[in-house]
Amino acid sequence: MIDIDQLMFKLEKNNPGQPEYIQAVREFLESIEDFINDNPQYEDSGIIDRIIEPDRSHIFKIAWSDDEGKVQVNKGFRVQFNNALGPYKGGLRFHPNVNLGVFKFLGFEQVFKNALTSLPMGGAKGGSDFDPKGKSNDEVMRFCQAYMLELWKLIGTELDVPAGEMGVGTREIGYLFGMYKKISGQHSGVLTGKGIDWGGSQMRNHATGYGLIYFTAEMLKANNMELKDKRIALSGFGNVAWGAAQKATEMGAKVVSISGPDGHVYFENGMDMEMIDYMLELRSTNEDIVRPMSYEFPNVQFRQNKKSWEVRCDIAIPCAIQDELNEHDAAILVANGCKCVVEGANMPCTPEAIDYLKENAILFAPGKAANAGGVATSGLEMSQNALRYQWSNEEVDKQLFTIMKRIHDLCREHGTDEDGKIDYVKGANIASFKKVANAMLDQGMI
Ligand code: 2IT
Repeated sequence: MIDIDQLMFKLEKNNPGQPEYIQAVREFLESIEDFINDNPQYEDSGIIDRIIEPDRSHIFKIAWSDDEGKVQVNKGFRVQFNNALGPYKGGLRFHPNVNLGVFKFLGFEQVFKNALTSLPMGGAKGGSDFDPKGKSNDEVMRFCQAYMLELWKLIGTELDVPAGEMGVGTREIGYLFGMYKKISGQHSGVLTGKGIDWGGSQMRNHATGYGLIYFTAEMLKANNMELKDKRIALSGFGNVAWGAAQKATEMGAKVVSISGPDGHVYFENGMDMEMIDYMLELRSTNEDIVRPMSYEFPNVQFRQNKKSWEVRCDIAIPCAIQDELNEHDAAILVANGCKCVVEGANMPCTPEAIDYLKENAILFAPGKAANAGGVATSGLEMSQNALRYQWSNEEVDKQLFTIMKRIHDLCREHGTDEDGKIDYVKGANIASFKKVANAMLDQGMI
């Protein structure tokens, strides 16, 4: 029998000051405990101990000069977590609040998310404590170039294929790719999220948000509800929230809120396409604020220092950052009649919030299932690069839809209880654990 408390005691002792990593591993193990006990071959072969430990964690120095010619130093990270299913794969986050523990949590989640896509990808994550806010275009370019001067030694099309995440979009991928190409002399698929004209895939920017809504629609359907006319509260206003807002609106739902770090914007009658287009413009200002939305559109309210979870909604989709939705927020959502919470970001709900939602019979989907559309489309970009070909918008969208539906089916297959209710956390974790663990068993103790 697995002793989770003892395992976690050891993990905490060996990884001090890494609460996000500890939280992710504990949540995961607790949800698959029964499955592990029913299948002793995994524990007997040391799979549990091996699967929660990253293969390796790289930390490196990045020196670059700002526009005043002053030398700046940041830390770079790449955690290569597990490559049982394919080359390491996962995004790069540039954000001041990162550290090794954050990248280990993100890498751990990525392993299982990537497994759910059914595409051949292992899991990794990386980035830097570089803060893109307020930096000039030239500064961003110089930083990306300096970052790649270190990262290039660690990556490769068959080894590790990074992509964007928070703070890293097409522009940053461009500068990173340019430097990789210069050093290696190769125009290869070593990064995903590339520009459409130089190896990128159609739909990559839309994919996380679109996939999120495809998954949400499947989930509602499986629980005798539908997306149409539902009020959706989103948090964040980046890539994920934007794609979700667009697809949800297109499918007849009403997006009633988006947010930034200093408050949220309330749309009483739901967003329209003009407002969603304006989200893109806001994002490109790099200032991390949503307030201008209320200057641009009448009847749109900015509420300073308030969260999206205070508005009446049927569905809440946190798309900003880890641990942004706590137990207090969950209680407000439930009191306001929310029926469904879907994680758009990686681990945006605290464990206490998830418990509260469960106790109140709220439908809940974990990020590793619901937001897998982004990395799935990265996987499709790798396929297209290998084929030296580019699929149409429609083709990529069709494949994305099929993948999200399959992830939902996997959750149902592995998470349905005797009463026919689907536990999406359990379903996603068991399905992905099985894939990764079985591959590790097949490949021996390495
Ligand atoms: O959180 C994520 O799934 C990502 N950052 C996407 C990674 C990728 O390789 O596209």
